[in-house]
Formats: sequence, C-alpha cells, structure tokens
Amino acid sequence: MAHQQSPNHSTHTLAQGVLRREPRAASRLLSWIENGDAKAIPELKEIYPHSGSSYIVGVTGAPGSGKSTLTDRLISLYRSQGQRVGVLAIDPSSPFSGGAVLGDRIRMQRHATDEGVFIRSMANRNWPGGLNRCTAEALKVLEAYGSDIVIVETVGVGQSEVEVEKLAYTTILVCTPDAGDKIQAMKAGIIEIADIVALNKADLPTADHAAKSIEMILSMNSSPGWTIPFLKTVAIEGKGVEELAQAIERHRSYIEEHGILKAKKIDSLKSHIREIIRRELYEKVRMQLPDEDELSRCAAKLMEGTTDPYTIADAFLKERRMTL
Ligand SMILES: Nc1nc2c(ncn2[C@@H]2O[C@H](COP(=O)(O)OP(=O)(O)O)[C@@H](O)[C@H]2O)c(=O)[nH]1
Ligand SMILES: [Mg+2]
Repeated sequence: MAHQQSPNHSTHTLAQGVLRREPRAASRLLSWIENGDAKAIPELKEIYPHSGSSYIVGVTGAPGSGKSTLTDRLISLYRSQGQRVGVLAIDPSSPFSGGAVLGDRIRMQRHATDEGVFIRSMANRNWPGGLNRCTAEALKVLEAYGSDIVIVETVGVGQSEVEVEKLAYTTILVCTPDAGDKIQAMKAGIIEIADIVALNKADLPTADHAAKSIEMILSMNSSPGWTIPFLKTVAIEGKGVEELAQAIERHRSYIEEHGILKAKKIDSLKSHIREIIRRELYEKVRMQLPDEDELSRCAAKLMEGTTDPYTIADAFLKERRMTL
C-alpha cells in the first residue's frame, strides 16, 4: 500500500498526495469530485489501484436521529483498535443543509486533529455526475488515503435518489423513539436496506414502546440468512456502541463467508462503470442541446399551431445527425 515515488519524478499529483496520506491533497481532490471537475479523473485513475481494501459501513436514518453522534463514537472505538477511519457525511436532502453539515463537524470535532481520521462533509446540491457517482469516487479517495474503515453517513430512508447504501457493505439504520408512526412507515425500508438496526436515544422514556414496534417489524422478516440484529444505543453516552461494532463485525464475517461481499463489490463496480459512461454520453450531447433562443423560436412555431414538438425534435436531431 505504501506509495513509492520515483526519484526522477518531480511532478506531484494530488493522487500522490492522497497516497502519502496528506489531508490537504485528499480535501482538494474531494472538492474537484464534488464540483464535477474533470481534473479529478486522471487523479482517480491513479489512485484506483490503491483502493478497494477498506471496509465500508453505511449509517443512515432520519435527520437528527444521532447518526453523527454514533459515528463519532464508532470512530473513537476503531481508533482505540488502531484502525484508520474515513468518514463521508452526505446530506442530499436539501440545498439548505449547511446546518446539518455544521452539526456533523461539531459532533466529530474531537477527531479533527487525529491523523488517523479523515472526515469530510458534503452538502450536495445537484451534483453534476449524480449523487451515487460522486459518492463512489469520494469513497475511492478515502480508501486510497489508507482508511481501514470508511463510514458513510446519509439521510434516509425512502428517498429513491439516495442509493448510497448500495455502496456500503454493512448498513446501519438508526431509528429513534420519537419517530413513532414513522417506524411503521419505514417497514419496507428497514428490511430492504438495514443489515443492523439501532434504536438510538434509548434514554428517552418512549424507547421501550418504540423498541416493541421495531422488534415486531423485524420478526416479520422470515427470510433465511442474515437475521438483522436490533440494538439500543445512547450515542451521547456511548452506550451500546461496542455492541454495535460487534454486530458490524459479525455481519462482515457473514457476508465475507457467504460470497456476499464480493457480489456487492461487483454490483457497485457495475453501477460505477454505468455512471461514468452515462456522464460521458451526457457531456457529449450537452453541447448539442438547443439554446434558449432556438427553443423560443420553436415554441413560437408551436404557438402558431403549424407543427408539433415531435416534428421539431426530430428535425433538430436530424440536423445534428443524432438520430440513433
Ligand atoms: N437524548 C439523546 N440525544 C441524542 C442521542 N444521540 C444524539 N442525540 C442528540 O440528537 C441531536 C442530533 O444528533 P446528530 O448526531 O447530529 O444526528 P444526525 O442528524 O442523525 O447526524 C444532537 O443534539 C445530539 O446530541 C442519544 O442517544 N440520546
Ligand atoms: Mg449528521
């Protein structure tokens, strides 16, 4: 994994910086990815062979459920075992998620000076390449940075555009007692995405009641194989965090032994390739799309009632030799 630099080479790429575990290089490359900057691509090519050996853990749940607080506790635990940890906190829910990102920073602040921890928050606003591709690429950077564990914090469940849990090998769904009815509504989601369910804020008086409804939902899942562990946590006090880490470890062994980890990796590689091609195709046609003036002229023709939008689109494509 150690990066050897040839003595004759004086050029320093960001990729080399990432492999040397320079936080600034990683930050910069992540910004390029976040901005959809094409400069990121050669760097990603360079780091690619050095990625792929981190274990990716997804932490998902409603805003305010305690994901960042739990992540902070997991970081401490992994650090005490000497593991290097990368964290990617993504809030795709709103363009005004600055608050959430700030919250993440505060929650995990104490690890900021630890060279074995790299934390990056991303408030995504219409990422040009799509959430999943950006996340996949950001993960590669954290992997190449030498993280043993990468934790991806995302807001869920029930947003179809958020499929980042597919990138994680073990996904923890964080519920809270105050979610009440929402737990019922999450029924399908729980079974579909969660490998582990944590009822956080178990210090709240309604925790027992909530625990019963979650247990009931989980008991309805009779599929063979992995039985979703259900744990109570109090992230602010660090309670249940060790048990959570043990459950992650058990799930990791399970998916490794059953060939599921390999299948997951293949799946995410497939979707990454698809996303790259999709982006390239889109970039090719983007420049060909009609501009505002051209569209206005077409709309005017339509207003006159002399033609229809299909004929216009067809003529437009033929003009650019773009019929498929
Ligand atoms: N009572 C209680 N509050 C908690 C617990 N865990 C987190 N919180 C609080 O819940 C709020 C949201 O936590 P945060 O980690 O930012 O949630 P996130 O939005 O899911 O990342 C913060 O004020 C935390 O201090 C817990 O176990 N019990
Ligand atoms: Mg958070």
